[in-house]
Amino acid sequence: MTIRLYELCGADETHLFSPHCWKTRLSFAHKGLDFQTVPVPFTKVASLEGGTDRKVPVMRDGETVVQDSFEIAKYLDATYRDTPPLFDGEGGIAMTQFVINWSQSQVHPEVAKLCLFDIYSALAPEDQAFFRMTREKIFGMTLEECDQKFEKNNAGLMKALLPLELTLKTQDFIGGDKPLFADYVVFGALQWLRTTAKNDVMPKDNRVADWFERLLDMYDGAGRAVPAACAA
Ligand SMILES: N[C@@H](CCC(=O)N[C@@H](CS)C(=O)NCC(=O)O)C(=O)O
Repeated sequence: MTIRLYELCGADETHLFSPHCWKTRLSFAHKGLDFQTVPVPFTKVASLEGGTDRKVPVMRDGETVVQDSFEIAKYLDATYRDTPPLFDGEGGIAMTQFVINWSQSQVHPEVAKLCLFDIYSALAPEDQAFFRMTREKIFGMTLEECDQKFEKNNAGLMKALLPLELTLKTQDFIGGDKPLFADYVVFGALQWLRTTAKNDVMPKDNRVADWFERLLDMYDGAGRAVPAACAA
């Protein structure tokens, strides 16, 4: 039975932009596993698969339901043992937790500053109301104030990405000579930006930009198949 992957979508069901869901899309691609996307708008996420407080990605594989991109990656490695691993052993799993925490605490806030209002604009009306309510609580200001406050250039993002820029001086991927789940963690953050930001704010002319382009092309261009929001 095909694995079902519940993924966040905008007003357009083919607009898949969630950073965490992209981590999982590339995890499936990495392992060569087929899956069926079930697009889910913000207001339907919490109650998915009988839940009350869910976040996506959520996947169903037969009778098994797994939530959280890291948990899904670990599940896939444990279950589909004859496919390419997403982690380099137990130490690899442990180190990936660090990459997740770095990406989430340093990279995600910089991405959010650049695309928060663009995400809002791409949602259906009922999801816009939900997004406004929840995100204005988090940021302590209106979405419009956020949009005004943060300049639309990527200086802050590039600063946050410096550890990756330096790492790519001596290796092709975070995983070494091939990508691992840790690469998809940071890829997810930049794909979130690429698929939502109307301004031209993607990294350019550096190693991170080159690494991201390479990942967009992998797995028959699975990442590139969803268009960039910025026409530039
Ligand atoms: N740590 C989780 C984070 C999941 C998460 O925050 N998902 C967001 C979408 S990017 C979500 O479901 N948001 C729904 C909401 O805000 O109610 C993972 O890696 O899967």
